[in-house]
Amino acid sequence: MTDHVGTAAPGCPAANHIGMAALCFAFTNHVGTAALGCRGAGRRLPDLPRRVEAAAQKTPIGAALGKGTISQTAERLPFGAVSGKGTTSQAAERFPFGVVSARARLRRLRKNTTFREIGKGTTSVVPITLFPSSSRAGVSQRGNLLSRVFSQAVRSRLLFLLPLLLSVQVAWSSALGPSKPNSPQSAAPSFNSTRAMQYVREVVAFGPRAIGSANHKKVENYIHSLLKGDLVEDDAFTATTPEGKFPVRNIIAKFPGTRDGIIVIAGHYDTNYPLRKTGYVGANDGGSSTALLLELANQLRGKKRDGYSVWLLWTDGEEAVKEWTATDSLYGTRHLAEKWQNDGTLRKIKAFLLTDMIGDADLNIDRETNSTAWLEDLALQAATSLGYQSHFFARTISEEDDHIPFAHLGVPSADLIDFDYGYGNVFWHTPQDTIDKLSPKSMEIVGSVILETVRLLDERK
Ligand code: 1BN
Ligand code: ZN
Repeated sequence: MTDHVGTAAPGCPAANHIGMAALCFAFTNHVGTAALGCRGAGRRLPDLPRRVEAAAQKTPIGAALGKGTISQTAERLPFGAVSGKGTTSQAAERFPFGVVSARARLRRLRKNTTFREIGKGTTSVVPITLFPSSSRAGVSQRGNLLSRVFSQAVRSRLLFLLPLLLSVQVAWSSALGPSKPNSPQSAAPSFNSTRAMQYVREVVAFGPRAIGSANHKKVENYIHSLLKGDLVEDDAFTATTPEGKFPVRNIIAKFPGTRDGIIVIAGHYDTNYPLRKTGYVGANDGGSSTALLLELANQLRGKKRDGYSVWLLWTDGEEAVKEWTATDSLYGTRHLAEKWQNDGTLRKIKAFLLTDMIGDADLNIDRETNSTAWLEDLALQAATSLGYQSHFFARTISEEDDHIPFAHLGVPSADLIDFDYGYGNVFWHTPQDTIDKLSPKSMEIVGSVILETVRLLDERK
């Protein structure tokens, strides 16, 4: 692979065999016909209908399109400019079903209601649509007074009843069980994207995190510090690489469930080795997955899991040390897959969900040919139920990533990767992989789709 200035991106297999900006991939276009394409030969141009569709999908039911548009714009702004606008829309999305629905009903009530001023200097709202307009037209002063008294009586009763109505609403929705998965407002789990972005910021602040470096050790400690009190295991070993021996450490946080079986959610935390002296921090490539898993840990912690055990896996030594080959890459997962095969863990794994480069503000998760189709389909089902399907699987690529050692041993595996980072993937494996290219919304989309996929896996027979 070559970058935008025409130099080879270190560690890229395409650069090794063909020495030009092309990584061939198969893709399916929007009308469903298969095609062969070459990455770098040209990326799908942003298509307007898709964006409009995305805006519509992201607009909570009952909310005005205007709001959706604002939140969409805010989400896609570079990080730093986001939070003010983004917070509003995200907070709205995160409200529990009952609250949103009560608000929506209030909005509807207001829309169908004429308001008038009563009292001195106050702008109290009295819903006068309670009275037919014909009776209002010719009201006598007495009638007017009566209606005013009646209005005030109704108002005070309504005010008195409001908390009661709200609690009935909340009780009602909890009695119905989990909210309907195809309602974006109700299904959206409380994945905290602001906190996830803060984790990315803290991770990249360590600087390059290539294996064997002091920064790498600091990130290991950082991850451990955020998992205090959790059930954490390390898989530490020494890897032999073309550049010598390096300590490698996979970190696993285990959240036990009641059902027999394990769902692994993984992402790497190391950064590209050849770029270690360029200031390369891998905000998206390594940083986003590290942060996503840390926030997923927050979501899983302290909750009874009525389903499979979920293991969060921060993989190490994913990146090639010299050139990406079968033996110079995936050091951590190759070691762990073998270890889990030997100790019997592997056969308990129901699904291996890998996340990589999922923070890109222009989020396009690729379908990947080495992944297990039914598991990708399940992730798409989860994305669709949350209204996020436009970010998934517009294209199909073929890729070697941390899922490979597990997929090769028969574990159902899916690589959720957006290998389209900047126009023609120009930011990938370059010092331009910085936090300003990321968006909290992308983290939230992937985080909540993963949580929903886990829920769907738990439900499967
Ligand atoms: C992903 C991020 N990868 C490395 N950094 C794996 C990969 C390797 C993806 C080669 C495409 C080609
Ligand atoms: Zn990489």
